[in-house]
Amino acid sequence: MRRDPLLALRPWESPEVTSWRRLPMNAVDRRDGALSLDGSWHFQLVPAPGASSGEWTRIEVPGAWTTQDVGDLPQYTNFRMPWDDFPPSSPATNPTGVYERSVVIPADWAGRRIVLQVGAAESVLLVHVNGTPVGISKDSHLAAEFDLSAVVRPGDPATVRLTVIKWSDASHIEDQDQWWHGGITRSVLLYATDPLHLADVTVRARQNGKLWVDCQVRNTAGALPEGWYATGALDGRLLAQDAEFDRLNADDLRVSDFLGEVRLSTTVRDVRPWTAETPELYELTVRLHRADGSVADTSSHRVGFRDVEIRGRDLLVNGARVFIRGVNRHDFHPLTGRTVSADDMRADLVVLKRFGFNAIRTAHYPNDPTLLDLADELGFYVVDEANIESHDHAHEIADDPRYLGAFVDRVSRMVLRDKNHPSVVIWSLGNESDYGANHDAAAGWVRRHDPTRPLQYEGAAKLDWADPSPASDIACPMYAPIEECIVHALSGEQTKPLIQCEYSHAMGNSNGTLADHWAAIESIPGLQGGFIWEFWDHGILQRVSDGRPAGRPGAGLYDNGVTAPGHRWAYGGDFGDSPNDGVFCADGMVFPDRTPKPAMYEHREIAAPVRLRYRQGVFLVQNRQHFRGLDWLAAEWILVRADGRTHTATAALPDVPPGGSETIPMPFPLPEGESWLTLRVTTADDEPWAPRGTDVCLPQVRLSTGATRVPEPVAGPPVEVDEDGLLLHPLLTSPPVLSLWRAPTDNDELGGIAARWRDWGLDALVRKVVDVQREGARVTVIAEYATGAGTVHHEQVITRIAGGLRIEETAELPEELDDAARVGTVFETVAGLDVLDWYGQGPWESYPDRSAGPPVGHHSLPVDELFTPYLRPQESGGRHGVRRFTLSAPDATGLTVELGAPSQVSVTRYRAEDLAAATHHDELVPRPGCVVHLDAAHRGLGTASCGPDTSPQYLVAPGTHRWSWTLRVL
Ligand code: IPT
Repeated sequence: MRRDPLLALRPWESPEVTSWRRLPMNAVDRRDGALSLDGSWHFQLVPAPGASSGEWTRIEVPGAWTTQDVGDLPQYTNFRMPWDDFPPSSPATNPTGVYERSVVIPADWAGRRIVLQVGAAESVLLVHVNGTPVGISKDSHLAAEFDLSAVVRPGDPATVRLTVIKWSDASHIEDQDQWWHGGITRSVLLYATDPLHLADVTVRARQNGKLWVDCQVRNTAGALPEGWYATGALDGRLLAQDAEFDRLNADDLRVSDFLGEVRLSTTVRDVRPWTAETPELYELTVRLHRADGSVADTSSHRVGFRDVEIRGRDLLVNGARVFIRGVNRHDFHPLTGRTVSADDMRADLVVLKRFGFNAIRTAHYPNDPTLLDLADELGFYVVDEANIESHDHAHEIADDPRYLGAFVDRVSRMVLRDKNHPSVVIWSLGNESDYGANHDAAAGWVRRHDPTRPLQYEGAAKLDWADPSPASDIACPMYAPIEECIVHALSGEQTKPLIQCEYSHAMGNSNGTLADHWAAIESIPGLQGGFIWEFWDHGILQRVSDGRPAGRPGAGLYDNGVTAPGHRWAYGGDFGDSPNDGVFCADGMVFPDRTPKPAMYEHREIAAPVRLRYRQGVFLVQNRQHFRGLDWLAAEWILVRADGRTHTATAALPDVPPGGSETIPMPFPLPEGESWLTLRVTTADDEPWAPRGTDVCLPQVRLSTGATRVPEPVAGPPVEVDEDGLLLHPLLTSPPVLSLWRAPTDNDELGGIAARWRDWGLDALVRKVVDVQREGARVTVIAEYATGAGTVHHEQVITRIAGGLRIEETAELPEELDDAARVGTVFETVAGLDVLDWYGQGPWESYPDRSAGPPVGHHSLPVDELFTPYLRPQESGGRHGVRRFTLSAPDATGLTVELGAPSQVSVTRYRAEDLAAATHHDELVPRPGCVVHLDAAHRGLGTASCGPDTSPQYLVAPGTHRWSWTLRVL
């Protein structure tokens, strides 16, 4: 290996070298008849390119080596590079994997052009076959193809050696916020074609049914032969009987000796256009023929007829201003790191569909190509993003001519690969790489090659959303506060659609104010949506015993976001990786096993295709979709009464056009007292992403309000308190006291508020009893809590009422204590009260600024299921708008609490300090009883770990807070 010419080039420190002898990227489908080289390969990991260990082991392809226990482990950094030297340098210790296997080249490939395809390798790939240098490629997230015809012999075995160098000049432009891995992460295959072959196929299909198919033809055996021609067949499932479209006409043919170009075209009458709501696809087969009519090459494509354009400040799909309900998606898997199967990707998209998403940004590189097939099929608008993020050295690299080729290479190859996907509606030049001439060069290439789609790049529109830069047609900021978006849209200065490329950072217990974003988006022209950051929590499954990635151990190691004993979700630092950025990689809407977090349910309701309105006795159903009626949906009425009764009835959804509304009769007489009406909307039939009967949304209206009755005091023995005024109660192991703190969320920590709470001492409040006054059956307890922001006065008045006690509380927070976590009561119960029944919002977790979704109802869950296992333990499990609840044991003993006003309540097995002291779930020891919080006020969640904090209306204000509750034994 030492005299290897590929190594002699030192391609890992040469940004000018983007590839050598790599075939041009194209969109020809080569899956048919390909020979898979996936499976077990010989492997050695050496400490630097050119080194040799002589020790061979085995490794699975595809799969990052960092999750396969071969000595090099994953490392997580957000944007700082793992080493200090400047681009284009790489460190001297540079894990390099040498993969080798033998393959018998099929004998019937004699005379054919034989191509090796490596799906993805990070970050530099060197290819040798039978000892001969074949090629070089960079770009860790696009396939590389090499012509092996001259180096292999059909019928004979060939030795394929793939050398993958982990760190390189290219790492500096692959500095995305995710785990660093190494290895071959997508499939490897061989295929053969006739020397006369389709070099590329470009499909353009418009909403009006016009179809053009441009074919490029080459011949590796010499000049193009006389008389070749191409045909195409469009045989969409829904048009199967329509023979008219079986054969397309060649209406334009140009031939030179070395490049043939032909355009096939047709117009499909009564075409069914493609949209994310109606992902109609047609099957296209393109054939290249020799003069005698025999077929030399074939390529199959699924075609969606649709238009994308920007008109004024609106992004239009088929003429409609669609809302972009998007999420950022990485290729991620908790066992393999990055290698994802088609089933995995389908499962991702199924979850997204079920929770109301219609768009994906492939952050921050072209995702596995199968993802786009699935997005075409299931219906998503995709922002396809090139693999460029130079974050740590962004400014230098954006204008560095040594990287110019790499920028254009990466963007152009993505476009060449993905141009035929109807789902791709926007190209993105990459992420967080400042803005320089290299971007404009890449933008220029895209403009010329694909004028049919808009282009975006956050860095180009960053300083001025209306900047007419050549690199962004869309104002696509990240984490812009709602108010700024509104001001821009109302300024008269807006020139581009405003669609945030990242917003609502989903780290830990987060996504506060999502509904406020959408209230603005839906009501203010110019605002069109955004992409939540991000889909996944990137926790890698780790064995606690030896700290290794669990690899591919099979099923049963995680469920519902929780890992099996002896395992945990690892985040930055857990593999001894240094430097690292800790838990910042756990910022997704789903857990590492794809279990939806509660914020997903909030999103589902915000994205509801059906809304319910109730005005003056009339119920209105609104169709919030852009293209579809309501006929794919079924519905049921649920009448919820405060007295505990619920009634259901089938609802007949009226025929409502997209964007329209219709009245709908309510089958129940208007009840007395507080009541709510929910329209449970489900899929009427099996959908590709959900079986019939799956919940789509649960819009709800309040029908009537009931009067709150204050329970009368009753005579009886004195309320029992100890000498400190602490309530003594047979079901409480810890009496009700004031609570001002919560286990800091990731937003609280990274946004800085948790540090203020610690400075003020809210995490370790010391209660000082001031006075205990007993008057008959009633006790008044006055206490003080000294904090670094002044003294908090707290009063409890405990009165005996029929069947229990009423507790009226007042807390006075000094002016300086202007941002507490909560103001409320905390107590603990005896063991055994394991089920919570409540009347209020639910069933999923909610907080004051994330409470637009859960309907009011009568809910019931085991206490253990109330808690949400965010990767780093933190405040979780809260329920907003709770009016009353019961905590009971299987023998029906227990307690009931009635809140004076709808309140934030949480019932878990953990004290706030238990959660705050743990870094991972395997460290938590559940308490046998319940820790119960009743909050008069609870701070919103916001998104301050990256982006705006919660809005002022969700803060806990200083001043006087009053609340009351009753406690009864069942
Ligand atoms: C932004 C990045 O684009 C994204 O990759 C991720 O790191 C996200 O932040 C936070 O999780 S960049 C940030 C500096 C706004």
